[in-house]
Amino acid sequence: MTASTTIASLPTPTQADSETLSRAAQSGDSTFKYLYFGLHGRGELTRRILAFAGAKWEELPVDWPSQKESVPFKVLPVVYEVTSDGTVIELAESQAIERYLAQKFNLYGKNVYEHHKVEQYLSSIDGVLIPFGTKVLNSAENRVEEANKIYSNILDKFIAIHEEHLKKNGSNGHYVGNTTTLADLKLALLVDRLFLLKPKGANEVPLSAEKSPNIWKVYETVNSAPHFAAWRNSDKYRELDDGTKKLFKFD
Ligand SMILES: N[C@@H](CCC(=O)N[C@@H](CS)C(=O)NCC(=O)O)C(=O)O
Repeated sequence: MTASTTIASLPTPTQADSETLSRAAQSGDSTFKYLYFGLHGRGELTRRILAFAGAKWEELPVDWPSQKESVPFKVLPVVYEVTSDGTVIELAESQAIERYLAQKFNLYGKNVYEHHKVEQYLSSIDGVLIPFGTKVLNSAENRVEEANKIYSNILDKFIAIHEEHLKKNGSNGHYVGNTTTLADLKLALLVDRLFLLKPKGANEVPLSAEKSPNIWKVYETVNSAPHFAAWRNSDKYRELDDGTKKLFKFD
């Protein structure tokens, strides 16, 4: 095998009917092989879930031109779940992967009511992340002004509203009930992303233990979970920070 074939080779998804794969998906002792570029981007929440859950996971080397045609939607991220009996389940589309893994690792609430609550917060967090992506990251022009506008027109309202929701849940470091869910993980991602990608010269990101105590408590609760803290302090995580800044030309 040549070196380039080794780099490009991906696990072969098991071909079986939906019932068989559904049974395999109940495996509680899977290993996850993760394929995404060397940056946070659309792959970040999935990495966070795997890390938080203490899952057995590894990154597959990316050799995109040779892999693109082999993945279901010709985009990344993709996850290959290898179950204890060797079945390979291919998972695609970032949000579908996140929900699947969140359910698997009990990070999605305990019932339909809680699923809905988790989804509310995920959707509301996207109300900040999406405009931040389109106005600040994907456009190099007026970055500072656009970031300032987001801090004062979108983030301020978000903070006031989410502080209330979190207070209503008992100011316990969680959005839903008294355990971490996907919503908490995504909020922590939002905080990290806003600080990592603050344009030079922009105002201060209006998030802190003083300004947004309940949001900060969620952030700290996620960050202090042992498996997650180890991931966030790892060299690999720093590399992904650097890869993200480089892609969007932040210094
Ligand atoms: N809807 C997809 C979009 C994924 C996507 O656009 N991925 C980009 C990287 S963030 C990609 O694979 N780009 C490479 C390409 O299009 O060739 C998802 O959410 O997973």
